[in-house]
Amino acid sequence: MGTPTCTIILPTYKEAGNIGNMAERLRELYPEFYILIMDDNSDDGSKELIEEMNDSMITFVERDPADRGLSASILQGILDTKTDFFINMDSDFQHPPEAVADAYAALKNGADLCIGIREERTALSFVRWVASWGAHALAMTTLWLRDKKGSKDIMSGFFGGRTELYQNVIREYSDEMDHRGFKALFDLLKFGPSDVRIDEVMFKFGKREAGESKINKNVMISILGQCEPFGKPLAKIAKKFTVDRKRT
Ligand SMILES: Nc1nc2c(ncn2[C@@H]2O[C@H](COP(=O)(O)OP(=O)(O)OP(=O)(O)O)[C@@H](O)[C@H]2O)c(=O)[nH]1
Ligand SMILES: [Mg+2]
Repeated sequence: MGTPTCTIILPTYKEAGNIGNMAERLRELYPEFYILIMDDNSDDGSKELIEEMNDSMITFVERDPADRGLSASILQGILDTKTDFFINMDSDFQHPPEAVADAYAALKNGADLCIGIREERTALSFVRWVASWGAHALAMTTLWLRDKKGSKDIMSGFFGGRTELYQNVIREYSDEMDHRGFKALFDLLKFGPSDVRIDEVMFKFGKREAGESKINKNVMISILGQCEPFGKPLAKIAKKFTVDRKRT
């Protein structure tokens, strides 16, 4: 085996029901890729499951509890990547492991960024579907105002990129990025160069296999805060009217 050229980043929070199967499946399909699990101190046996695999291609990172956040985990995962390319995906099987091959092919073929486009969003409830399209429209406007390239699915959590390019973007704009939110890709598009080559690959968006969703109203509001020109004040107002009891 030559030197690995790709790292699959798996952000996780309380995914003990999925993470073992996910890591095994990815190892079967992509024996030459590193796997970087960015875990926010799940304390549900995830760490032990991965330790039992005793696999040198898998790194389990226990993140700083003071820095909890999905985007924070993804951004740190990109900064920790030591291969030419990274591919980020959810750990609950909503992003099919088989789709990694298409994203990797696009990156090898010269794309700076490859975005997984959710083909069928039937896994989303009607409210989530409407919110998702509303957020997409606001995000497209933001990117257009900044003269940046958009995508059919800015809110996708399945994307890969050229590591060096996006490490530089994160280092330069980290303070302006939304580390607590769910939409790291939006920030990479927003703060990345205007002339990047973006490829898109379609994939069938599934239902989570086990465990519970971590998304909540605060996450939706944080997306609003990432949008311009009025996102930040609108997000502040929305927060005042919302009390979310689900986030743990
Ligand atoms: N490290 C880290 N990972 C997280 C956090 N919140 C969610 N995740 C992971 O991010 C991925 C997406 O989270 P989900 O809760 O599935 O969110 P979602 O897919 O938008 O929502 P559903 O469609 O309801 O599943 C999963 O792999 C989660 O384990 C967090 O605070 N920290
Ligand atoms: Mg999910």
